[in-house]
Amino acid sequence: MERTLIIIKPDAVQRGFVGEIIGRFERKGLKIVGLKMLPLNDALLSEHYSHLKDKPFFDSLKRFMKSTPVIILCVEGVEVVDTVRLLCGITKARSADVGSIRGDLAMSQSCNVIHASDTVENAKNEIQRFFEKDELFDYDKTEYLHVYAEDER
Ligand code: IDP
Ligand code: MG
Repeated sequence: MERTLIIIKPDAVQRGFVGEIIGRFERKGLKIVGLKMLPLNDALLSEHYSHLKDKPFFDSLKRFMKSTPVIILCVEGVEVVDTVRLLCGITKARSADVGSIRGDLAMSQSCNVIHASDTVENAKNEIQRFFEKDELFDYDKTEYLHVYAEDER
């Protein structure tokens, strides 16, 4: 099954949305296989946001992402990369679909409460960037008997 990387950003930690956001993934039927809190530093952020390094907002984005420790999650599910992006909503939170995490909880294009990997390949790289092998867990989730049909498990 597929895995993806999620970061609960500083604004969400400050606003007390950690439980709300993790709860949404749990209610959807996704399996948490890794979870931790850590402060992000310049080197990690320069790598993680390398696709934005020439943007005028790059420095302020890094300052924002360093401002409070973040929660990092690795979750597993069928086609989970796309599913989690749908649950998050588009980057500009004030225009994101109602019902999505950004659409329900945020107003900003920068302080948009959550990061999620956008492709399967990026998810693999991001999971390696933020988790050691022994911080990720394989276990049976009995709920899968009810979340997925036999041929999907
Ligand atoms: P994504 O998080 O929806 O995948 P990306 O384009 O990968 O969006 O941008 C990464 C992060 O950079 C966004 O989530 C947001 O925090 C910030 N960001 C993106 N575009 C802008 C912008 O135009 N102004 C300010 N911050 C931005
Ligand atoms: Mg992105």
